[in-house]
Amino acid sequence: MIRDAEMLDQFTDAVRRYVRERLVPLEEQVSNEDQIPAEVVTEMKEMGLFGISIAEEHSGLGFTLEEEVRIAMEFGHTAPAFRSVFGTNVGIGSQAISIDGTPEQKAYWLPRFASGETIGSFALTEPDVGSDAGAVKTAARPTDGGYLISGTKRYITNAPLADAFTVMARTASDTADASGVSAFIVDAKSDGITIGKPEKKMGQQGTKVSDVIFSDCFVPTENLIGGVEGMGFKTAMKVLDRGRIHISAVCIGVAKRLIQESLNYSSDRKQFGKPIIGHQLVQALISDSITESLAAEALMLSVARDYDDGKDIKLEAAAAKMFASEMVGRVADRAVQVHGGAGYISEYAVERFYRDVRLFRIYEGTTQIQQLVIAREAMRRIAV
Ligand code: COS
Repeated sequence: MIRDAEMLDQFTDAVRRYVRERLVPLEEQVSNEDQIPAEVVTEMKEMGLFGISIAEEHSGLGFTLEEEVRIAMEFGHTAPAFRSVFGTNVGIGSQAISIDGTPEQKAYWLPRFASGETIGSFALTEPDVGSDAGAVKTAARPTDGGYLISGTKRYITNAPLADAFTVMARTASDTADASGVSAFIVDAKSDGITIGKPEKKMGQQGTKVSDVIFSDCFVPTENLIGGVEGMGFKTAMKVLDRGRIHISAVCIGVAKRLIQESLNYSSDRKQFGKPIIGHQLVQALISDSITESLAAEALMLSVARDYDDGKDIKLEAAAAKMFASEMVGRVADRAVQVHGGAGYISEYAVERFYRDVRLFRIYEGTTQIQQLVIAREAMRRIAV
């Protein structure tokens, strides 16, 4: 749903210019230094990017999901690490509170997330708990006035920068499944939290990912998200359903950039006496990428609109995420192929993007988990 097309166009144009003129020239530096310049983070805060998904009554821009994905696609035009700066605040770091928080939790946390004063991060995955997210082992034991959280969370995006974590922890020690998991909002300055060393990754340099270790970390009762125990897994799933649509948009944005790189390179590079774009087999590679990217975009936009209309989109969000992330993997592969030997050399952007996009098929649910969700939802729908 687009509330005001003119307002959205203006914002999107400003983001497009910022991405192309300011961020694209910084890509190599960020990749080499594994660090986003502090000025960039400040500029993103000033543009309101940290708060696009947060309601206007909580000082955000109150974008609908269809509006948000248009911005996410623009950010796909540059290294994914730039979007990750504000990505957790817009998505998995704030949405548990936006979707299921109490009015008090919303009033306290959301304006802080919206301004970027507080960096949010989502702590679900553990050393032994990845796809089987309901099996969370991190424990939240009741104590006077709250809970003591103990356990290790793994591969947590933005953990080294975070001011607050949404933590999924088991409150019902007599359970081993999703029913005993609760969600908490935890101040990163609390005693009993240790942040691990940032991981060395295959790609997406500039994004920080690390362990978060909780040992008897006290969390007050008012930080139990929604104020109800046992709802944490469902909250996490709702956050991920929404996040999967956003990630689809980023994949599509990256695919468009890779197609542009392929068109530019193949128009310049000459073999057999003419630019390689004049050769039909090269045209086929690029045409397949354009077609798949358009298909992913049509699917993603339709799911985002259905989400805004309040429809059940579990199946469609999983389908969009699976299709878009697999699609951009193929597009990156073809982009390297179009570049030939140059595509294997790090001086060319496609080499970096080839590594960056591999993560999209894994995080916020692997392709195999999306397949499970699609099949289960389809079976559930025919059963009713
Ligand atoms: N929205 C709301 N509720 C949901 C839901 C959703 N998308 N998905 C499941 N639930 C509910 C179910 O309805 C069920 O409720 P009841 O107990 O009241 O019936 C409950 O949650 C448990 O669901 P289910 O039995 O389906 O859970 P499973 O343990 O079988 O797990 C999968 C389901 C595999 C789909 C889930 O664990 C998953 O998505 N895993 C991937 C996690 C992931 O994406 N990790 C990435 C890291 S975070 S960046």
